[in-house]
Amino acid sequence: MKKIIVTGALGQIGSELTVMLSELYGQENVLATDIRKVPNTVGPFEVLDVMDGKRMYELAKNFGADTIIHMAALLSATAEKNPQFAWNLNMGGLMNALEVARELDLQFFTPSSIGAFGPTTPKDNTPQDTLQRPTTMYGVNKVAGELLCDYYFTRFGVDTRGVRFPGLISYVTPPGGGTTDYAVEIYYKAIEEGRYTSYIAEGTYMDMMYMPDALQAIVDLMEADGSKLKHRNAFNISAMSFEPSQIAKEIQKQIPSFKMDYDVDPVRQTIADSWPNAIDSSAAVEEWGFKTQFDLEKMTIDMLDQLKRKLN
Ligand code: AKB
Repeated sequence: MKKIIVTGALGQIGSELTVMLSELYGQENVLATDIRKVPNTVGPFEVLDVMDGKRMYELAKNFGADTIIHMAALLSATAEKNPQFAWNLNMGGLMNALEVARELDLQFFTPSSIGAFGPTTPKDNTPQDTLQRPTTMYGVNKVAGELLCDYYFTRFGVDTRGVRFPGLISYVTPPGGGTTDYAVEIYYKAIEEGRYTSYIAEGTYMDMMYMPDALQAIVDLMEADGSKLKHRNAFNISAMSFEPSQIAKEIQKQIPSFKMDYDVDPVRQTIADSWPNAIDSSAAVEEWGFKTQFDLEKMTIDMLDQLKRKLN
């Protein structure tokens, strides 16, 4: 039976992941932590600033954790607003979590991102192992993080694992400060206002995934036989690649009056332009059986259905 401590548990991924892990392993075996507390959290919860390595260590030790899932981080667009702070939080938090894993011999997961690629990376069918020269602070953090996780495995034998997430789409907790957030906002605005102004330009392809597939990928990778993993950290994973007008067309199948226009944000557009169009997930498929259930059509039907219930 696993005993898991999760950082960033109130974030976009963390909030749903803790629910799923509690269902799988028992609520008493999942300790959710975040920098703030919200009322009505269900199950064990502790306030934790990931910059405080000593408290992270004590919480993990007292809980008897055998696994740490480190989610707390700033996303790409927020990181560009304050790059120095992003470096400190993203790298400091990761280093603290890796140290806790090393000291307490915990299994370790942290996500990388398609943001770990840059303008010189091959844009289509982006290979697992390829050129990574990102031009954002977030990307620099992600590449450094991938290397650091590999280092902790080879140097200290910590069982580190990770994936490169694409943009994640969910109706539960909104993302904050990402470049791919338009693909979530569009569904909310479709229901609330029947229209959406996209800050990403038509024709800009990015990889995406529906949250249930992302959560399942974390569990599947953590449960996988470690001896079969050649990459361990930073597996490319994607469920679909689309550009804004394609998601708009999919929404129009459900809401024919839906309208979209564009007001491109230069900062987020530059970030999006530096990322791949579509990455190759075959290493994840081969090494631990990565699979997805949702394509753009199926996800759109579910998102609109769920959001209608939530917002009406
Ligand atoms: C972002 O847009 O920053 C994230 C990501 C792709 O890592 N959603």
